[in-house]
Amino acid sequence: MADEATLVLIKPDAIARGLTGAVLTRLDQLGLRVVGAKALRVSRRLATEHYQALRGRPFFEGLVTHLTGQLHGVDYVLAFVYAGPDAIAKVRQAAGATDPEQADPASLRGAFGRNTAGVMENILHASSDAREAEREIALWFRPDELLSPQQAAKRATTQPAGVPCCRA
Ligand code: DAT
Ligand code: MG
Repeated sequence: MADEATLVLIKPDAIARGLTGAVLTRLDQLGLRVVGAKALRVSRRLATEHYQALRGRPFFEGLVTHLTGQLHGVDYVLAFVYAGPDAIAKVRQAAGATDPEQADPASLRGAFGRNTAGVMENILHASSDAREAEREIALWFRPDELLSPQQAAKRATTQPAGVPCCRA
């Protein structure tokens, strides 16, 4: 299995509905490392660039309006880079099919997503393949915002002493 990195965006619908924790808990179960994480405002330009392959589709304007947070009164998204063996497929599977009504009910989109007025409120974005993952990570993160695989592995295995939540 290839060691890969993939972009996850927790979309404004999930933030507005208090689903951030549910998404992160599910993704935590995949055994991947988080090598990048931040909250950021999404400009029309960034949203348009992110979804450039879908320009010209009838739902494109709704997609941009959704990702920029205008539909939910949320002016930011949460962006993550997950890394590890088979990361792209693992995250896609946890996310589920694009259309929440078609998605496996055990997936995040199947469990929490919904369709409203032509917009798929499908909770999260997950890169679809290696080429898209590379393009999207470069679009959303500067190189100095990402941990190297070695740094992330070290953090994953090192618990600070004396932190009450982490004692057995
Ligand atoms: P995915 O997000 O599963 O990679 P995609 O890249 O084909 O799916 O499309 C990006 C987003 O566009 C998707 O999350 C929701 C929206 N979308 C796709 N197809 C749509 C449709 N037929 N009607 C409305 N929105 C759609
Ligand atoms: Mg896609």
